[in-house]
Amino acid sequence: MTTTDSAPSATGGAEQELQERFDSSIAKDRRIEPRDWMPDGYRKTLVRQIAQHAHSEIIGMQPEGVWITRAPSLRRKAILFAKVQDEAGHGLYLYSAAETLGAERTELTERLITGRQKYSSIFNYPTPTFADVGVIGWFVDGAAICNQVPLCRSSYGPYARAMVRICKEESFHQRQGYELLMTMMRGTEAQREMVQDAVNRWWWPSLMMFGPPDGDSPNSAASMAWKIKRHTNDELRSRFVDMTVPQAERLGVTLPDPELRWNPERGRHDFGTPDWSELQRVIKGDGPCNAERMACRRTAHEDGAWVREAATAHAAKQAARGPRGPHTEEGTAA
Ligand code: BYC
Repeated sequence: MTTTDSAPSATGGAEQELQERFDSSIAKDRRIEPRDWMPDGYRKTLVRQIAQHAHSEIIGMQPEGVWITRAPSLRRKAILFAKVQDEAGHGLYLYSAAETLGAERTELTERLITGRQKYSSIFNYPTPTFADVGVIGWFVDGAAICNQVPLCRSSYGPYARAMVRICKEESFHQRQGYELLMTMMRGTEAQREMVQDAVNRWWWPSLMMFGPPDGDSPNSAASMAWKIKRHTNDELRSRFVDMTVPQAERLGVTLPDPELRWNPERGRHDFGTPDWSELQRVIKGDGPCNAERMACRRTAHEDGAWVREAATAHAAKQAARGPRGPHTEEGTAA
């Protein structure tokens, strides 16, 4: 597929030229920037993916956030606080990247809370024990690294640049999760069982996080042709498995897949098939925690209305005052 095949065909000489310039930039691995012409389909695909990504970061604060007040030590509380706060920051960079495409954050949030836009399936699973915090760091942030490091080379400049910082932070997130689990595994039998139980519950949902299998991924072909996505869902899922198996051995836990084994011919692991009907159910809103996550997000949005009103009123007041120099007669900023 060429980039032109997947985009609406440009009409007229001028537009044809713009389309050709865009195609040539993509072919030469040049970044597309907000000021550049881009096909409608490219813009829409980016807004869809970046918005879903931003929503995932914000909703993704919930499963671990509930453990902040119950963390078992001050050190764990400080680490968890920093991590959850980072996720908020990721959401904000991503909403800013979407704004460069003309998609207002207010509108995107509205689409999320009215169920017209998605967020990652993975955040619809419960976190009943503190081991879940460790496993989210290890699996979910580990999966995020596999998926997002290639996005640092995504063709759209603002998205790719946001990813660089996000990936650095995800790397800290993954390590804190693994270190937490290592500590629990050196603890009591009950703690080891808690870790294994969390591993059993999160393994398959983590594999599903990469999206449907390639044959059922309607967006992949265009996204890959546009170099928004650099690898298919199955390729990234497989990389994640290869990366995680030796870590599981070192930790002393069993990954809950009887079909998981090294395939020397392929030089990769073979593994079982996730329950794709479960992924579809969760995406459609029928996962274990979808209703709870959305209710919490809506409440946060309503509770934050006064902050948005105050910020808007403040901005209007500043604008009405007109441009000011840095100093007043008294020599201080007003
Ligand atoms: N969950 O054609 P496909 C984090 C949808 S947060 C829900 O393969 P695409 C973190 C898909 O949207 C990071 N929906 O789509 C935060 C599409 O529906 P629409 C989350 C899913 O876009 C806090 C349809 O299924 N990561 O790291 O080519 C704490 C068909 O799929 C899912 C990102 O957002 C899913 N799992 O590929 C800890 C990464 N999978 O839109 C950690 C950026 C698929 O056509 N996103 N769908 O109605 C991507 O890389 C891609 O969008 C995906 C899907 C690989 C997820």
